[in-house]
Amino acid sequence: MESGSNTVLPWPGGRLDFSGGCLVMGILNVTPDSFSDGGQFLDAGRAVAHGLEMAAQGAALIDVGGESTRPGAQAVPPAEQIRRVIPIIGALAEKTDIPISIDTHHVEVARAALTAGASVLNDITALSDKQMAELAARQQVPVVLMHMQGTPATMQVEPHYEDVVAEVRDFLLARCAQARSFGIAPERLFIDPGIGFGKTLQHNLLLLRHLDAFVGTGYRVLVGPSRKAFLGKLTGKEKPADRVFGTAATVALCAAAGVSIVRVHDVAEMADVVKVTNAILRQP
Ligand code: PMM
Repeated sequence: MESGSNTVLPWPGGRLDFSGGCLVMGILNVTPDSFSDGGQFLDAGRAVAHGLEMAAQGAALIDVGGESTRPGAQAVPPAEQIRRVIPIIGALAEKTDIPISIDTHHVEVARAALTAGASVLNDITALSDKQMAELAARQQVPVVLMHMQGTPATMQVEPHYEDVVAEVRDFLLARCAQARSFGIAPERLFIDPGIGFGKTLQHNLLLLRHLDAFVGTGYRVLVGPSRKAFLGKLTGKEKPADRVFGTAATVALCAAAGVSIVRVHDVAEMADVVKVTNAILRQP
């Protein structure tokens, strides 16, 4: 096992216990335009309160981001991301013990976030910037490596794969090898197939149907299906907030497949889904 037989992952500044099965990561987007919760948490006080609420509802970690990555979204300069997220990370780190991750692919933002109290890097470009890999190695923090075809501005134009599961898995394994060559320990690497990032409905379904291909690599797996457009296509629910039950189906499937972390908006609901699925699978 790349993630080690040990089910507890400690690192400087944090700790996660996977012995009970899948954990929930709560999403805190400090953006005016994220597809699901954009604009709700731009006010720092409300953002911090929502982070603490998710922690109380059962989130094992909180993912803070200052740049929307919805299809068609334009890039947000690092200085603006820093302005949005740093006060919130600082306040959350003071008020809660659960690990905070920073959702960014900019090394300046990542560095500032780690200084403010974050202790996990969530990089949707899977360490495409060498400096990000060096930072993660130096600070010994866990890193989420996500697959994306294209960029948020263009990714949904015409996604194409010969074999989506093999291509996404091979890409992530190559990025893990690269991360390890920088000195990042394998147990600190999480791989993420990047649901909705340059994928059609069929691609997303294939990736979710074959999660074993990712879990079988031995690296810990993180999946972020929450409220995404493919759920709207399947259920006819146009508003992301109405996709909670669709999300729940994917979360139960992830927990059953051995995924380590699900990244979700509806923490209270998904914490119950994960609790029940984990119990069915694990309790004697
Ligand atoms: N999805 C979004 C943003 N960041 N990070 C990871 N690791 N995996 C994801 O699937 C992912 C992500 C987009 O969703 P949001 O706008 O609701 O945050």
